[in-house]
This record gives sequence, structure tokens and C-alpha cells, in this order.
Amino acid sequence: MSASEPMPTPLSGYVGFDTLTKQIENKMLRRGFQFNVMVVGQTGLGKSSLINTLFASQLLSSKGRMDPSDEVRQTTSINTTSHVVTENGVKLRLNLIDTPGYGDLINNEHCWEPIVKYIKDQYSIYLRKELTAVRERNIPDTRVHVVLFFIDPSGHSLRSVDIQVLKKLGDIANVIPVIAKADSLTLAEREVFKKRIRASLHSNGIRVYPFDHEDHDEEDRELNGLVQSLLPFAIVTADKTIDVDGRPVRARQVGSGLINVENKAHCEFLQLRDFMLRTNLHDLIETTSNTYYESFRSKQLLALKESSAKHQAQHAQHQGAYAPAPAPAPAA
Ligand SMILES: Nc1nc2c(ncn2[C@@H]2O[C@H](COP(=O)(O)OP(=O)(O)OP(=O)(O)O)[C@@H](O)[C@H]2O)c(=O)[nH]1
Ligand SMILES: [Mg+2]
Repeated sequence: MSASEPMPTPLSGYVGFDTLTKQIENKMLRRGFQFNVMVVGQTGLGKSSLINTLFASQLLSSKGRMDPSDEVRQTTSINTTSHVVTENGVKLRLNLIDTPGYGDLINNEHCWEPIVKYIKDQYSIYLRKELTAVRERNIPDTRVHVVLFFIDPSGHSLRSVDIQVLKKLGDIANVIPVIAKADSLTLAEREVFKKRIRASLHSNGIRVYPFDHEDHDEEDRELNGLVQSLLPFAIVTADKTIDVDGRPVRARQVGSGLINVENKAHCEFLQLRDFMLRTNLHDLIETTSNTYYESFRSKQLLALKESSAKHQAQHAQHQGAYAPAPAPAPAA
């Protein structure tokens, strides 16, 4: 107890404020949660396929490619699909933001600009709503809570264009790197590749999620450490649904073999989904707001203050130039 805190007053009967957490929970349940996921990476690495695998059953109505016989459609513009999913009474509103692949152009310079602009635009929209005189009680949140960054399973290292994009994204949003199409690497190759990527991220000063911050306690730090040593998640996305013990399971046919993407021995899709949704969904939302949006907000407000001070100074100078000349001093 701190020195300034008064002594606790004993209660003579039940008052009822122990229901406070329940009251908050009920309110949160009624309101539901908003979670916005973006996929970014070179072309053809399975970004759109992951979106269809992530929340499989709920996404059957999505515009994505669900049947392997459908023609593969290249994503050509930033495309957001919205879904509402409910699990045990918890309502989650999802925005899945698919982005066009990059990296197949001769000149990849600035290929990240539309993606960075999209992320910043969402901060800007939120800030404008926050600053209006009559604020909405619940501002719609379109800020990107997590960017899944797809790495080509080359087995070599990160390409220089990836490093550039990761640097830009790591400064403005939570980025979780994943090795795409991990079925093309053996387990031993995956491990070597992962180590090399972690070293490259570190040597290039790229911040990926999760990272420690002051709100974290010992337990959070331990979990972060475990996940950091697992990054990037080696994933395989599904292109069909199979039946395993009477339960529909998402899978991919590779050659004559079948990969159950929900089997932890086959790939780390489940680890990624658990980490993103079961353990860290709230932290991803909070970190976006408290770290990235906060930094955007303070920079914008400082810039606004500076420009208004400059404007005022210019105005004063302007006024001075037209001010009547001071009266001549009386002759001695
Ligand atoms: N072997 C294998 N193939 C995959 C995997 N994920 C996706 N594919 C296939 O890769 C092709 C491209 O998949 P998309 O999901 O369209 O890739 P994308 O990253 O959205 O591509 P762009 O929109 O062009 O950037 C499709 O034929 C998919 O079936 C995977 O994990 N393993
Ligand atoms: Mg696509």
C-alpha cells in the first residue's frame, strides 16, 4: 500500500461492487470486439489463401478462392472483407485486409507505399474522429492490429525488398513474420531458415511482434521469449476440407501426400492462430492503440501545433509590416 492510500474501511455488510469485473465483462460482451488483420508479402505466396484458412468455416461466403479448381486470382488492389464471428457468446468483428503481392517488378522501389499509406490513413481517420467536438461514443476502429508478413520459402534469406518493407511496417504496426508454403522445406531446412531470418531481422534492427514493453509482467515476458524463439511461424494454407474422425479439417494436397494444416507436427498454422487469437488478441489491439497509434497521434498533434505557431508568427509579422509608422519623436 502506498503512503498516501487511506486505511481500508471495514464493511459491515455486502455492498456489491465485487461485481464490477462482471459488469465490465457484460458491457464488453454486448459491444463486441473489433480485430483487423492485414496480409502483406511477395506475389503468389498464399496471402489470400491464408485469409480463407484462418477463420475457415466462417469465411465460406468470402470472395476468396475456396475450390482448388477455381482459377487463381491475383490480388490487384487492397481489399477488405468484413465478418462477424461469435464464439461462446463473444462477438468478434473482423476486417481481413488482403493486399496485392509485390516483388515481381523490375523496380520494386516504393512498392510498399500503398500499404504504408493504408495503415497511416486508418490512424488519421481515427484521430480526426477523436478530435471532433462531438465525439462518437464508440469510434469505429479500422486501425490495422496485426500485419502478417509472408516470407518466400527460398531457404536462403530475406530479400532486400523484404527488409525494406519490414522496416517500414515494423515502425507503424505489429508485424508477425511467417514463412509461406512451408511444405516446400524439410523440418531441418525450416529450422536453419528460421534462425537465419531471426538473425537478419536482428541485424537490420527490425521490430517484429511480440516485443516487451513496460506494461508486461514476468509471465508476459516469458511467453514473449518463447514465441520470439519460434518466429517466423512456418505455415501451410489449406485448399480443401477433409474429414478426420468425423470432424472437418482444413488440408492441402501436396504431390501424393496430404497435409493437415491443423496438425502441429505438419506446420505451425495452429501455433500462429493460437498466438494471434487465443493468447494475444487483446495485446495486439492494445499495442496498436498504445504504441503505434499513440506515436502517430503525438507526431501529428506536434506538427499541428508547430504549424499553427508558425502561422501565428507569420500573421504577427504581416500585421507589423502594415502597422502605422511610429509617430516621429518631438524635436528637442
Ligand atoms: N504448396 C503450397 N501452395 C500454396 C500454399 N498457400 C497457397 N498456395 C498456392 O499458391 C497459389 C497462390 O496463392 P494465393 O493465395 O493466390 O497467393 P497470394 O499471395 O494471394 O498472391 P497475390 O494475390 O498474387 O499476391 C495458389 O495456387 C495457392 O493454392 C501453401 O501453403 N503451400
Ligand atoms: Mg492474393
